[in-house]
Amino acid sequence: MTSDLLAGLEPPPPSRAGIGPGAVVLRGRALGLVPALLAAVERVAEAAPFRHMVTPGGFEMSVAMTNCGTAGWITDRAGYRYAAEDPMTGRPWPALPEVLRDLAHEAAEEAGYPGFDPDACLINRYEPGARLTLHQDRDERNRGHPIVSVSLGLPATFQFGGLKRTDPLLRVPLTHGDVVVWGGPSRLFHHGILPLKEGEHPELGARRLNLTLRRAL
Ligand code: MD6
Ligand code: FE
Repeated sequence: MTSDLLAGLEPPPPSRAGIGPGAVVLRGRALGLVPALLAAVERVAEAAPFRHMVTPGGFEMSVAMTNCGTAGWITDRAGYRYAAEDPMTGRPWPALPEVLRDLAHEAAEEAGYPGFDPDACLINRYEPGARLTLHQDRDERNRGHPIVSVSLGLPATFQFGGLKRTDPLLRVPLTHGDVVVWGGPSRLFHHGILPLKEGEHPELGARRLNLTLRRAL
């Protein structure tokens, strides 16, 4: 049968796992789009290079970041915010690639959030040891919109808590091609990424990329 012939040649069909109220992991959802996604990230990074931003407290982030879309998330001594221009170049962020917009729209719909139209994509690059401390995503104007997050490259452990910083944390492994969609009652839940373990990914080397698509404005 066709399905037997194809077994081992194609990635398994995406499966889903709820990780909280309104939050779901679509496992492997982005696997069929990896070349297009990597090409898109490369084009963005040519115009808006990855850089280590500084927190309001004065610490350099271990995660390197860039953005595309009409708004980009930035941090510096003045605070966290969205900005229309890249402070490094003084120019608008590169446009949101269609492959990203379409993936976010479709994944959001599959997760129960139809009509998602992102205007911002934060691109995070992790090398072994890099981490993202527990935080809430609260710089967006309207938190009625979900967030779609795409993981590529080395696996990572995603911590997912609750509204209070001290709420218990779930540990969710995120691997190459996984897409997390998250909104509604858990939109403001605390979350973070544990220090990335050493490793070598066949396509990305010793790196993890995370693309989070949002409606910022
Ligand atoms: C990361 N992600 O996976 C960091 N935030 O590298 C996030 O901080 C995040 O994955 C909001 C919604 C989904 C996320
Ligand atoms: Fe976040």
